[in-house]
Amino acid sequence: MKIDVVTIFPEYLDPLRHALLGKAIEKDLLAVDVHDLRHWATDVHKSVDDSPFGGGPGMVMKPEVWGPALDSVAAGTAAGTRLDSSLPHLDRPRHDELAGEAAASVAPQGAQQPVLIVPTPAGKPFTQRDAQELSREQHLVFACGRYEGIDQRVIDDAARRYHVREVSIGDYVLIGGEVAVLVIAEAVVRLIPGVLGNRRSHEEDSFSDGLLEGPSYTKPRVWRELEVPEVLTSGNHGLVDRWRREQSLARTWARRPELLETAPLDQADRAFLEQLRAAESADAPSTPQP
Ligand code: 6GU
Repeated sequence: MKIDVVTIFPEYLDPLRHALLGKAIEKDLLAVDVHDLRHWATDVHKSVDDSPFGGGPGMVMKPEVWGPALDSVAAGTAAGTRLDSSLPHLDRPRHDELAGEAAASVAPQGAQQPVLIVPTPAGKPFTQRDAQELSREQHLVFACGRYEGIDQRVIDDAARRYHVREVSIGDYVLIGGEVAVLVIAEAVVRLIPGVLGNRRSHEEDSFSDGLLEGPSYTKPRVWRELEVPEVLTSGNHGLVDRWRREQSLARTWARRPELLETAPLDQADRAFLEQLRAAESADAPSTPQP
Protein backbone atom coordinates (compact mmCIF):
# COMPACT_ATOMS: atom_id res chain seq x y z
CA MET A 1 0.00 0.00 0.00
CA LYS A 2 1.08 3.57 -0.72
CA ILE A 3 0.04 6.36 1.68
CA ASP A 4 0.48 10.07 0.95
CA VAL A 5 -0.25 12.69 3.59
CA VAL A 6 -0.61 16.39 2.80
CA THR A 7 -0.27 18.64 5.86
CA ILE A 8 1.14 21.93 7.10
CA PHE A 9 2.79 20.01 9.97
CA PRO A 10 4.83 17.22 8.32
CA GLU A 11 6.69 16.41 11.57
CA TYR A 12 3.37 15.54 13.19
CA LEU A 13 3.28 12.38 11.06
CA ASP A 14 6.62 11.09 12.31
CA PRO A 15 5.00 8.49 14.60
CA LEU A 16 4.04 6.58 11.42
CA ARG A 17 7.68 5.42 11.27
CA HIS A 18 7.49 3.58 14.56
CA ALA A 19 6.26 0.23 15.85
CA LEU A 20 3.73 -1.58 13.70
CA LEU A 21 3.73 0.87 10.82
CA GLY A 22 7.50 1.02 10.86
CA LYS A 23 7.51 -2.75 10.59
CA ALA A 24 5.16 -2.62 7.59
CA ILE A 25 7.49 -0.08 5.95
CA GLU A 26 10.47 -2.28 6.77
CA LYS A 27 8.76 -5.30 5.16
CA ASP A 28 7.95 -3.24 2.03
CA LEU A 29 4.24 -3.75 2.56
CA LEU A 30 3.81 0.01 2.99
CA ALA A 31 5.40 3.22 1.73
CA VAL A 32 4.52 6.62 3.23
CA ASP A 33 5.25 10.02 1.69
CA VAL A 34 4.53 13.19 3.67
CA HIS A 35 4.02 16.45 1.74
CA ASP A 36 4.19 19.99 3.13
CA LEU A 37 1.15 21.87 1.83
CA ARG A 38 3.12 25.14 1.89
CA HIS A 39 5.15 23.83 -1.02
CA TRP A 40 2.09 24.70 -3.18
CA ALA A 41 1.52 28.15 -1.64
CA THR A 42 2.15 30.90 -4.20
CA ASP A 43 2.49 34.18 -2.29
CA VAL A 44 5.59 35.43 -0.44
CA HIS A 45 4.01 34.64 2.92
CA LYS A 46 3.26 31.04 1.86
CA SER A 47 -0.29 31.53 3.09
CA VAL A 48 -2.64 28.54 2.93
CA ASP A 49 -5.81 30.06 4.41
CA ASP A 50 -8.13 33.04 4.13
CA SER A 51 -11.23 34.50 5.81
CA PRO A 52 -14.55 32.76 5.14
CA PHE A 53 -17.10 34.07 2.63
CA GLY A 54 -20.25 34.98 4.53
CA GLY A 55 -18.26 36.02 7.58
CA GLY A 56 -17.72 34.19 10.85
CA PRO A 57 -14.76 33.19 12.96
CA GLY A 58 -11.62 31.39 11.86
CA MET A 59 -9.99 30.78 8.51
CA VAL A 60 -10.67 28.46 5.59
CA MET A 61 -7.94 26.66 3.66
CA LYS A 62 -7.50 27.99 0.12
CA PRO A 63 -8.53 26.05 -3.00
CA GLU A 64 -5.64 27.39 -5.15
CA VAL A 65 -3.18 25.74 -2.77
CA TRP A 66 -4.99 22.45 -2.14
CA GLY A 67 -6.03 21.91 -5.78
CA PRO A 68 -2.50 21.65 -7.26
CA ALA A 69 -1.30 19.70 -4.20
CA LEU A 70 -3.94 16.99 -4.69
CA ASP A 71 -3.37 17.00 -8.47
CA SER A 72 0.32 16.23 -8.16
CA VAL A 73 -0.17 13.67 -5.39
CA ALA A 74 -2.77 11.84 -7.53
CA ALA A 75 -0.39 11.95 -10.50
CA GLY A 76 2.48 10.65 -8.37
CA THR A 77 4.63 13.65 -9.26
CA ALA A 78 4.63 15.34 -5.82
CA ALA A 79 8.03 15.41 -4.17
CA GLY A 80 7.50 14.50 -0.53
CA THR A 81 9.56 13.04 2.27
CA ARG A 82 9.61 9.24 2.23
CA LEU A 83 9.32 8.03 5.82
CA ASP A 84 11.93 5.47 6.70
CA SER A 85 11.20 2.90 9.37
CA SER A 86 12.61 3.76 12.80
CA LEU A 87 13.38 0.07 13.37
CA PRO A 88 16.78 -1.55 12.90
CA HIS A 89 16.92 -2.55 9.24
CA LEU A 90 16.31 -6.21 8.44
CA ASP A 91 18.74 -8.05 6.24
CA ARG A 92 16.65 -8.09 3.10
CA PRO A 93 16.65 -6.81 -0.49
CA ARG A 94 15.70 -3.14 -0.93
CA HIS A 95 12.32 -2.31 -2.40
CA ASP A 96 13.71 -1.54 -5.87
CA GLU A 97 15.35 -4.98 -6.02
CA LEU A 98 12.15 -6.82 -5.18
CA ALA A 99 10.26 -8.59 -7.92
CA GLY A 100 6.59 -9.45 -8.12
CA GLU A 101 4.12 -9.31 -5.28
CA ALA A 102 5.99 -7.40 -2.61
CA ALA A 103 7.02 -4.63 -4.98
CA ALA A 104 3.49 -4.49 -6.42
CA SER A 105 2.11 -4.04 -2.92
CA VAL A 106 3.71 -0.60 -2.65
CA ALA A 107 3.43 0.26 -6.34
CA PRO A 108 1.96 3.77 -6.37
CA GLN A 109 -0.78 4.96 -8.68
CA GLY A 110 -1.97 1.65 -10.11
CA ALA A 111 -5.11 1.16 -12.16
CA GLN A 112 -7.38 1.81 -9.17
CA GLN A 113 -8.47 5.37 -8.41
CA PRO A 114 -6.79 6.51 -5.20
CA VAL A 115 -8.92 7.10 -2.11
CA LEU A 116 -8.82 10.61 -0.68
CA ILE A 117 -9.51 10.64 3.05
CA VAL A 118 -10.37 14.01 4.56
CA PRO A 119 -10.46 13.87 8.37
CA THR A 120 -13.08 16.24 9.76
CA PRO A 121 -15.37 16.29 12.79
CA ALA A 122 -18.18 16.80 10.23
CA GLY A 123 -17.37 13.47 8.51
CA LYS A 124 -19.00 10.04 8.63
CA PRO A 125 -17.89 8.06 11.71
CA PHE A 126 -14.84 5.91 10.93
CA THR A 127 -15.44 2.26 11.87
CA GLN A 128 -13.67 -1.10 11.81
CA ARG A 129 -15.59 -1.88 8.61
CA ASP A 130 -14.06 1.20 6.95
CA ALA A 131 -10.63 0.06 8.15
CA GLN A 132 -11.22 -3.35 6.55
CA GLU A 133 -12.32 -1.81 3.24
CA LEU A 134 -9.41 0.63 3.15
CA SER A 135 -6.90 -2.14 3.95
CA ARG A 136 -7.66 -3.60 0.50
CA GLU A 137 -6.81 -0.35 -1.35
CA GLN A 138 -3.51 0.33 -3.12
CA HIS A 139 -3.28 4.08 -2.63
CA LEU A 140 -4.60 6.26 0.20
CA VAL A 141 -4.16 10.03 0.26
CA PHE A 142 -4.89 11.97 3.45
CA ALA A 143 -5.66 15.70 3.29
CA CYS A 144 -5.15 17.30 6.71
CA GLY A 145 -7.22 20.40 7.23
CA ARG A 146 -6.56 22.89 9.99
CA TYR A 147 -8.52 25.91 11.18
CA GLU A 148 -12.17 25.83 10.14
CA GLY A 149 -11.61 23.35 7.32
CA ILE A 150 -10.87 23.29 3.59
CA ASP A 151 -12.86 25.17 0.90
CA GLN A 152 -15.59 22.66 -0.05
CA ARG A 153 -14.82 23.02 -3.77
CA VAL A 154 -11.48 21.28 -3.18
CA ILE A 155 -13.38 18.18 -2.03
CA ASP A 156 -15.92 18.43 -4.87
CA ASP A 157 -13.18 18.83 -7.48
CA ALA A 158 -11.06 16.01 -6.03
CA ALA A 159 -14.03 13.64 -6.49
CA ARG A 160 -13.23 13.77 -10.23
CA ARG A 161 -9.95 11.87 -9.64
CA TYR A 162 -10.38 10.24 -6.26
CA HIS A 163 -12.88 8.21 -4.29
CA VAL A 164 -13.43 10.79 -1.54
CA ARG A 165 -14.30 9.99 2.06
CA GLU A 166 -14.82 12.69 4.69
CA VAL A 167 -14.48 10.86 8.01
CA SER A 168 -14.59 11.64 11.73
CA ILE A 169 -12.86 9.60 14.42
CA GLY A 170 -15.31 10.56 17.17
CA ASP A 171 -17.66 13.13 18.61
CA TYR A 172 -15.12 15.68 19.81
CA VAL A 173 -13.11 18.37 18.03
CA LEU A 174 -9.39 18.21 17.27
CA ILE A 175 -7.37 21.17 16.05
CA GLY A 176 -6.50 19.46 12.79
CA GLY A 177 -6.63 16.18 10.90
CA GLU A 178 -3.07 14.97 11.66
CA VAL A 179 -3.85 12.93 14.76
CA ALA A 180 -6.87 11.43 12.99
CA VAL A 181 -4.53 10.32 10.18
CA LEU A 182 -2.35 8.49 12.71
CA VAL A 183 -5.45 6.77 14.09
CA ILE A 184 -6.90 5.80 10.72
CA ALA A 185 -3.56 4.70 9.23
CA GLU A 186 -2.84 2.45 12.20
CA ALA A 187 -6.32 0.89 12.10
CA VAL A 188 -5.94 0.21 8.34
CA VAL A 189 -2.32 -0.91 8.09
CA ARG A 190 -2.55 -3.52 10.83
CA LEU A 191 -5.16 -5.31 8.68
CA ILE A 192 -2.90 -5.63 5.62
CA PRO A 193 -1.97 -9.31 5.26
CA GLY A 194 1.56 -9.93 6.55
CA VAL A 195 1.68 -6.88 8.85
CA LEU A 196 0.41 -8.58 12.01
CA GLY A 197 2.09 -11.86 12.83
CA ASN A 198 -0.97 -13.62 14.11
CA ARG A 199 -4.12 -13.61 11.95
CA ARG A 200 -6.38 -14.71 14.82
CA SER A 201 -5.39 -11.68 16.83
CA HIS A 202 -7.43 -9.40 14.60
CA GLU A 203 -10.23 -11.86 13.95
CA GLU A 204 -10.92 -11.68 17.68
CA ASP A 205 -10.67 -7.90 17.96
CA SER A 206 -13.38 -5.90 19.58
CA PHE A 207 -15.93 -5.09 16.82
CA SER A 208 -14.93 -7.87 14.41
CA ASP A 209 -17.87 -9.90 15.74
CA GLY A 210 -19.88 -6.82 16.67
CA LEU A 211 -19.03 -7.13 20.40
CA LEU A 212 -16.39 -5.68 22.71
CA GLU A 213 -13.54 -7.94 23.70
CA GLY A 214 -13.55 -9.25 27.29
CA PRO A 215 -10.67 -9.08 29.81
CA SER A 216 -7.32 -10.92 29.36
CA TYR A 217 -4.90 -12.34 31.94
CA THR A 218 -1.35 -13.69 32.04
CA LYS A 219 0.98 -15.11 34.68
CA PRO A 220 1.26 -15.04 37.66
CA ARG A 221 -1.99 -16.78 38.61
CA VAL A 222 -2.20 -14.70 41.81
CA TRP A 223 -0.96 -11.10 41.82
CA ARG A 224 -1.45 -8.66 44.74
CA GLU A 225 -3.96 -11.14 46.12
CA LEU A 226 -6.01 -10.97 42.90
CA GLU A 227 -6.66 -14.33 41.25
CA VAL A 228 -7.09 -15.10 37.57
CA PRO A 229 -10.62 -16.42 36.93
CA GLU A 230 -10.47 -20.15 37.65
CA VAL A 231 -12.05 -21.28 34.39
CA LEU A 232 -9.02 -19.96 32.46
CA THR A 233 -6.71 -22.39 34.26
CA SER A 234 -9.13 -25.34 34.02
CA GLY A 235 -7.82 -26.62 30.68
CA ASN A 236 -11.43 -27.04 29.48
CA HIS A 237 -11.48 -25.20 26.13
CA GLY A 238 -15.24 -25.46 25.71
CA LEU A 239 -15.80 -23.80 29.08
CA VAL A 240 -13.13 -21.17 28.35
CA ASP A 241 -14.78 -20.25 25.03
CA ARG A 242 -18.22 -19.97 26.64
CA TRP A 243 -16.82 -17.87 29.51
CA ARG A 244 -15.05 -15.52 27.08
CA ARG A 245 -18.21 -15.13 25.05
CA GLU A 246 -20.16 -14.23 28.20
CA GLN A 247 -17.51 -11.72 29.32
CA SER A 248 -17.78 -10.14 25.90
CA LEU A 249 -21.57 -9.98 26.10
CA ALA A 250 -21.53 -8.60 29.66
CA ARG A 251 -19.01 -5.88 28.81
CA THR A 252 -20.87 -4.88 25.66
CA TRP A 253 -24.15 -4.77 27.56
CA ALA A 254 -22.62 -2.52 30.25
CA ARG A 255 -20.59 -0.20 28.01
CA ARG A 256 -22.07 -0.22 24.49
CA PRO A 257 -25.60 -1.66 24.72
CA GLU A 258 -26.50 -0.33 21.27
CA LEU A 259 -24.05 -2.81 19.69
CA LEU A 260 -26.23 -5.69 20.90
CA GLU A 261 -28.98 -4.58 18.52
CA THR A 262 -26.88 -5.50 15.46
CA ALA A 263 -24.39 -8.14 16.72
CA PRO A 264 -25.10 -11.71 15.57
CA LEU A 265 -26.34 -13.54 18.71
CA ASP A 266 -27.34 -17.17 19.21
CA GLN A 267 -29.85 -18.71 21.62
CA ALA A 268 -27.26 -19.14 24.40
CA ASP A 269 -26.18 -15.50 24.03
CA ARG A 270 -29.77 -14.28 24.32
CA ALA A 271 -30.39 -16.42 27.38
CA PHE A 272 -27.25 -15.03 29.03
CA LEU A 273 -28.28 -11.42 28.30
CA GLU A 274 -31.72 -12.18 29.72
CA GLN A 275 -30.01 -13.30 32.97
CA LEU A 276 -28.01 -10.03 33.09
CA ARG A 277 -31.16 -7.97 32.66
CA ALA A 278 -33.00 -9.97 35.29
CA ALA A 279 -30.10 -9.57 37.75
CA GLU A 280 -30.05 -5.83 37.11
CA SER A 281 -33.75 -5.32 37.71
CA ALA A 282 -33.46 -7.37 40.94
CA ASP A 283 -30.57 -5.11 42.09
CA ALA A 284 -32.08 -1.81 41.04
CA PRO A 285 -35.87 -1.87 40.99
CA SER A 286 -37.20 0.70 38.54
CA THR A 287 -39.86 1.89 40.98
CA PRO A 288 -38.28 3.82 43.89
CA GLN A 289 -38.58 2.07 47.23
CA PRO A 290 -40.30 3.87 50.11
CL1 6GU B 1 -11.20 13.26 11.70
N1 6GU B 1 -10.60 15.73 12.40
C1 6GU B 1 -10.68 16.76 13.24
N2 6GU B 1 -10.04 17.88 12.92
N3 6GU B 1 -11.37 16.73 14.36
C2 6GU B 1 -11.99 15.61 14.64
C3 6GU B 1 -11.94 14.50 13.82
C4 6GU B 1 -11.23 14.59 12.70
N4 6GU B 1 -12.67 13.52 14.37
C5 6GU B 1 -13.14 14.01 15.49
N5 6GU B 1 -12.74 15.27 15.67
